[in-house]
Amino acid sequence: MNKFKFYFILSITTVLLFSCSKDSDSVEVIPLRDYQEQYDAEKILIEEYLNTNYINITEAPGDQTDQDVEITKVDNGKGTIMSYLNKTTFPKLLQREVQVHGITYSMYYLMLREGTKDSPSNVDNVLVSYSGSYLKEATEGDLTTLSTTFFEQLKFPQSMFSLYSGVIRGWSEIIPKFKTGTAGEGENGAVSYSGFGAGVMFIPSGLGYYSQGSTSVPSYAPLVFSFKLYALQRLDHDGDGVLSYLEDLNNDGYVYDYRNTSIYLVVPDNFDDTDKDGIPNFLDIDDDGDGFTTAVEVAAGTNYLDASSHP
Ligand SMILES: [Ca+2]
Ligand SMILES: [Ca+2]
Ligand SMILES: [Ca+2]
Ligand SMILES: [Ca+2]
Repeated sequence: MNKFKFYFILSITTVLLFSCSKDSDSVEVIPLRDYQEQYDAEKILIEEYLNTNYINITEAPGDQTDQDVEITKVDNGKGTIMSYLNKTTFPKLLQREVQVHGITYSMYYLMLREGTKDSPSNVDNVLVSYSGSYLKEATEGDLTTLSTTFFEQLKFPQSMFSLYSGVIRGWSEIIPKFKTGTAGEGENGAVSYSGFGAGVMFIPSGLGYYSQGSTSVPSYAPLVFSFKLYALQRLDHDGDGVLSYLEDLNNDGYVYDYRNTSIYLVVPDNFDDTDKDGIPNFLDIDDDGDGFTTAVEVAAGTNYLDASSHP
């Protein structure tokens, strides 16, 4: 999963990209683009893509190709992807707001179907197959065209990967909106999944690779990923005996570590931090801050979320 290595953007003001100019003694310094301006520009591209493409969905229950998608330029009579916006039936195009870098991203995602079993939290591990492309605008004379370039796919995932540390931010925001399927026995003893969640996400580069790009993605490229969520694995990040998804107090499927001030320029109220010490419950070994670790309290049967209750 090298290509999905999570990276930290240190800060708008301090991160600079260096590139050597022809004169080897001088170094050209390219400042990181402004997040809001870049997002505004990419939002136009993404919406143009949604307005000019339609989607074909393979319906083949039990087959590996089930919920495969093909996205192509709109023909006469075909509904655009945008035409699914806020539909009450599937497929439906939805949006998720993400507040990072001091701005609000509103990320589009198309839900082909939700899935039938469990939703991962944004810090669990998942088994996902996917196919990824990036969008690029090319200008030739007066003509500007939007092109799509395929760069990577994984059809038969063999292992879980972490939504917490192994993927770009867009993934950890959208995958939890879906549910896993049911595992059954396929051919030759292989595991086959049915009823899994499937969708397509449209990620602005600020929630992708931004200025860095990756080996196969240029910098500042919005990404389009189709995916299928087969299975999940619950994790206990602080090892306190309470699984991290159960340390999501407001039960919205997401827990965040707002101490990372390079991403969170404004620190929102953290609903998932019982003792309000800034350490979210999923990383806090003493959730209620009473001096007794959660593990000790679980063993003693006291309320580990109530400081007045302890061994
Ligand atoms: Ca939460
Ligand atoms: Ca805490
Ligand atoms: Ca904890
Ligand atoms: Ca405690």
